[in-house]
Amino acid sequence: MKLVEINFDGIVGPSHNYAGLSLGNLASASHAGDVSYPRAAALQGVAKMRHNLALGLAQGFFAPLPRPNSTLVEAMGLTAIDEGDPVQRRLRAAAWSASSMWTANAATVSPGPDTADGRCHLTPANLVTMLHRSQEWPDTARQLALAFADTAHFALHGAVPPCFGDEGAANHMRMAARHDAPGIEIFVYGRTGGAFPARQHEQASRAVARLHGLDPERALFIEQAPEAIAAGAFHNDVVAVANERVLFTHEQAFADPEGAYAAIRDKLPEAEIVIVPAAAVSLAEAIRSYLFNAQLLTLPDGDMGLVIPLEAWENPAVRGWLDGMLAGNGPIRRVLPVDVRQSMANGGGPACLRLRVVADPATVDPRFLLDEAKAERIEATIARLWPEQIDPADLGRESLAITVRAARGGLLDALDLGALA
Ligand code: SUG
Repeated sequence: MKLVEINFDGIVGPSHNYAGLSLGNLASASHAGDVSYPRAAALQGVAKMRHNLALGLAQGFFAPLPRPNSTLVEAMGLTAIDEGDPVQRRLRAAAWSASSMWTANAATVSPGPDTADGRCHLTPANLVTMLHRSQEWPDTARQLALAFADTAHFALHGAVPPCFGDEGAANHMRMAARHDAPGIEIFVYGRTGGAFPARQHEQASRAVARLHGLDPERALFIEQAPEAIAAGAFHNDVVAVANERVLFTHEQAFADPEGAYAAIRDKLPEAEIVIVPAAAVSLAEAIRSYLFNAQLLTLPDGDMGLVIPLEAWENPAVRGWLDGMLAGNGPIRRVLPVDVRQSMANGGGPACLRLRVVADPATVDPRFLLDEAKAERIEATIARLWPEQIDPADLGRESLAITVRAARGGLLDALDLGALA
């Protein structure tokens, strides 16, 4: 068994659009009504995967979910709507959302070294706070069941009851001396976020920790700072990211930062905490630039690299801080900017687009693992079938629904994933 971190990126679906559905997500709100470019968005996503593959890292992917989702349309009584009613149009737009691309919200994952039975446990996130996201988990669960069908190595749970909001790995950080060593798991929940919803309920986090058979001594439950949620950090991964022994965080990420750092150091003495002070990068700049929505990765030579969005690299305050970090002697040795602008405009940076699973790649269904040849096949399918652009006013049009369904179907065929059709 060779346990490595595999990043599973969500392939951006053909219905990618800007309907402004996520209250508390400033990017989604500010781009509401814009024309989107699904083909470019999906190609940017594949380019990011290829970038990480070229670094020598294991890379997987998940396919887009079926959209428009007729089950949701029917459940909401929206088969024939009053087109003049903006509320009905907005509810219908939820059924068209390509939001499953942000696989950091697909599930919470506890690797085998952390769990009582030594298997990797996965719990799909119920995502109940937002209608357009709450429809994801049953289809996500089907896909996880296919990718991680090997029950000797994986245990899949159902989503936790929907009265407790769960947003998956975006509010969960794992730290360990190495990926394949027993680690500590840090669950970050929200109590309040001012005008914006706190999407992760503490009891959902605690349920996941119990379901996964974590040692209570090695699970931490930390409250997210209400001012971070109020400033637009709708998930913890907008203000903090961890990898192996390193936590990279904004100083205003947690309600009680000193308490959080002390608890982490107590449970993992080798922990290194890299704190970006508000004086260098304000909370607002951190959220605007998505500096922390980065992939903090252990590269094959042992150095850590930070895959950040171009928006962060282009932000003068962030750039100044990163230049200082690289000139110093800290644990993060490389900064690697990538272009995921189409996803960013909906509040999804490099880290949102991936779900981390520590596993032996040989135990994963190979149809979900990426290599160069498959990346080319995916790109060719996207180039051939994805709509070039979508105006949110067109959501609901039957001709667009046909195009979107055919595009996903073509991709599933190309990947031998017809079982998900
Ligand atoms: O849930 N955006 C997603 C972005 C998720 C980012 N994920 C992480 N931080 N891990 C969300 O708010 C926008 C959809 C719209 O407006 O059409 C959206 O769902």
